[in-house]
Amino acid sequence: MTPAPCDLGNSTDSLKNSIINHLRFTLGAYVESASQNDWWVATCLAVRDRVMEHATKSRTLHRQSGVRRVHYLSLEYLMGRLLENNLRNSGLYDATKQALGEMGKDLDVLLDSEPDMGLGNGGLGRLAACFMDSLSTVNLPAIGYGIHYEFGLFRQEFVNGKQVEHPDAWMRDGSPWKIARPSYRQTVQLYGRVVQKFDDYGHPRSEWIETKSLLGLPWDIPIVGYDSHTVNVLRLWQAQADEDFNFQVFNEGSYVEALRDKAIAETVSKVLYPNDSTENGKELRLVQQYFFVACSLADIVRRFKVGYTLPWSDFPSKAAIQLNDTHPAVAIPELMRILVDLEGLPWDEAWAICQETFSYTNHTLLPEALEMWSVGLFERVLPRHLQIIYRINHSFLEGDVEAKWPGDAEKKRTLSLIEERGGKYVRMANLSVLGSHATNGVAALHTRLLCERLFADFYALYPDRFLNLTNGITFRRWLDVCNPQLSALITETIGDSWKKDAALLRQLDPYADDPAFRAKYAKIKRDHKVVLAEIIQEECGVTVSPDALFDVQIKRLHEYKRQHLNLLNIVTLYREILDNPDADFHPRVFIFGAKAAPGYFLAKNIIHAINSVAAKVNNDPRVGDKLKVVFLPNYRVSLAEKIIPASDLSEQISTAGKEASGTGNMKLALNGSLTIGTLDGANVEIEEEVGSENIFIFGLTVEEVTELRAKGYNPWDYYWANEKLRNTIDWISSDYFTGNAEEFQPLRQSLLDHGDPYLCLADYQPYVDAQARVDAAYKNQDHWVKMAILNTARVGKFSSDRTILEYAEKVWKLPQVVIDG
Ligand code: GPQ
Repeated sequence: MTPAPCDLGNSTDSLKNSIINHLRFTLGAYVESASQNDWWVATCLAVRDRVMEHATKSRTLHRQSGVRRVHYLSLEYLMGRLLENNLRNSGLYDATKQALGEMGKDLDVLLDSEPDMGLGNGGLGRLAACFMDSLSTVNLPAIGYGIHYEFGLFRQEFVNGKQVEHPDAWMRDGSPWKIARPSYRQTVQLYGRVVQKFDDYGHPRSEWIETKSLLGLPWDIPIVGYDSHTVNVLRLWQAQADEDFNFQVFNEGSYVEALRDKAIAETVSKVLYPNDSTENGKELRLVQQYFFVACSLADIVRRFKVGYTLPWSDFPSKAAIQLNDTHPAVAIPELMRILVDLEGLPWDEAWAICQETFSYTNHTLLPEALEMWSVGLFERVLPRHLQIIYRINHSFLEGDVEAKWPGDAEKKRTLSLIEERGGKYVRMANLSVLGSHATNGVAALHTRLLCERLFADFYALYPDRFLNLTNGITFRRWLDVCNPQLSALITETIGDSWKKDAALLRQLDPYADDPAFRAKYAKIKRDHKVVLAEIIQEECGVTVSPDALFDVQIKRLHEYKRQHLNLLNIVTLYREILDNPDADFHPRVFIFGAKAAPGYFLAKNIIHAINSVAAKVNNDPRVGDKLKVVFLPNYRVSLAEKIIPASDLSEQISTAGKEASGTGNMKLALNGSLTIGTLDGANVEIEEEVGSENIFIFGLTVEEVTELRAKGYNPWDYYWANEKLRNTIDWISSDYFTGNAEEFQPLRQSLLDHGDPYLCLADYQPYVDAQARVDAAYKNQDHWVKMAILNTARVGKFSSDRTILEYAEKVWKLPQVVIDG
């Protein structure tokens, strides 16, 4: 007889028992002397125990019912902290808080001690994390696949105002959330060469030989949905040396050398590449991509074969695979290799299966971010995959392209999977569109530009493959967890159904006119500002007033996001305050959070410039409280959760046509921070939802940008025509801020001599004017709060539950499977 599992109830007593048991038996600690970390681990494990039951149930039911599952392939998952999210989503928050309280422990302190799981760079990685939350919440059968990086995104420190990077050893002490699955380990081949052989029926077969091999050990992280019993998993692969590979060397007595090889093999999952939206063609990066793709596909195929003997043509009805940008696109030739070389399927049949299985999300139009691999490198690392890509390309160019545009060499050049100009490169974006049945953009404007510009010829050829799926964010983390006070006010006002159906937030609309509601809403905002002011004091040593307008720009540092445009306005205001000390200007705190890619020189120069301006402004007695500038170091998910509820104004000021969607814009608007922004990415749809009277839009549109460039854009024209602008730029590039006039020459040169590629100068005056409108509006607090409430009420569309249900319906054709309690 199987003994009954121990009691895993949700009562305070039951949780207390679990926590104490973990302290004693898992960690070997005395309750009286356990460390803070012991308490945190024991609490996580007590929660995990309650979740695992549902994870097993979900997996079993998904398998038994034979439903299609989606497999989300992403090189990045920016999960942040997990404990509070898991507690709130599973409804265990109150009981756990009480259980710990009764044992003399403060849950909030434990929550704040959790290291962020920062396995991503920015928007793309955080989107993957939001999607995982939504997939479990809306009961979709899903598995996320990625890499178990030993080091996540670097920790940022400022030394004399300059960024310094430190490794992020997020799991040096292990993590209570991950579970090793050694029985599902996979072997991956790399390098080697290809030979032609004949199978038993005399058919030619390619064989990949003399390869090096690597092992992939999967770690599972359970993903808890809100008010649902579906617990999907995020499966992350860790690279390990294949012990057998070095056997020979061992026998020759080169024990130490063999272990060095082992260390080299393990570098594959060592560290996340810290570039956001740029690629640099490094071999290790290609190896990382192939490593996690090969492990994941082998895992998917293993699952397909377990329990059934279905024909391969049924594969797509069991498995949908989503490519999160082109980073996992090598999955397309890998599935072809499995089907053709290993399973012996005819090429055309395999190709049809591939296209039906894969779908692809594009996240950028930036040319420098479109992945291309040099053919030489690709051939060395993945010789068989290159052959497969060549064959796909040949059939495509001589088939569909020739049929539509007979004899048109130019069309073939633009559509080819191989770039031939300036060296030969594999174009991963073209491969992704061709090898899948759906390509989506992440906001309406972005999708339109994909169809009209980046993929215009593919769109002409296959119009039905393209669709828009506007991004979203999970309202659990970005409201319930980060702003429980506002979440409670909303629930007290309209009930709690909005947590599962965000469109219901519209019911708050009429409360914008209710003075009592407005007062409560405003108090919540102010309380958060008090807390953020304390953090600013601690982190930056700057005293700010919670009555000032908190103006926030938090995102990766990139020229296209234009933190330097923000800086131009700040320096303009600084001068104005000095010139005109009695002007009626509402005090403002400019708050930045941003990491620059370690090799992105100009981005680092901009960080240094902002910090240097901040140091002057904050210590200038003539300015006093009117203007403060702070750059919070080490921007990350857990810091975002503190800044966002305290923000009044959200800076979304990218050059039109450059930001595919943006998702920080959604988080800030949801928390009642008004947007100052260009008509770029999802800002366009945010304006449609909140109404143009509740947002500050300025600057060139996509069409105007194109027109201006066609006319010939010259930043010097703006420089000479606008005295304020001229003074501002000259001041920044003088010795005033650092004592060295050379310091910000790179920034000045980028804006003037190098042609201002992101049109800061063209948008400068409209931006300064929009900021003046913000200042005027903020002076009418009643009206401002009303606008803020309407933002919260009207951004329901940007829930990632909506996004995910659209993917499920339009791309994956997935059923919802409800798991019983
Ligand atoms: N994005 Cl290609 C990234 O964060 N990293 C990348 O490598 C690429 C795109 C962002 C993009 O810049 C934002 O506009 C989007 O909101 C975000 O992806 C999610 O789609």
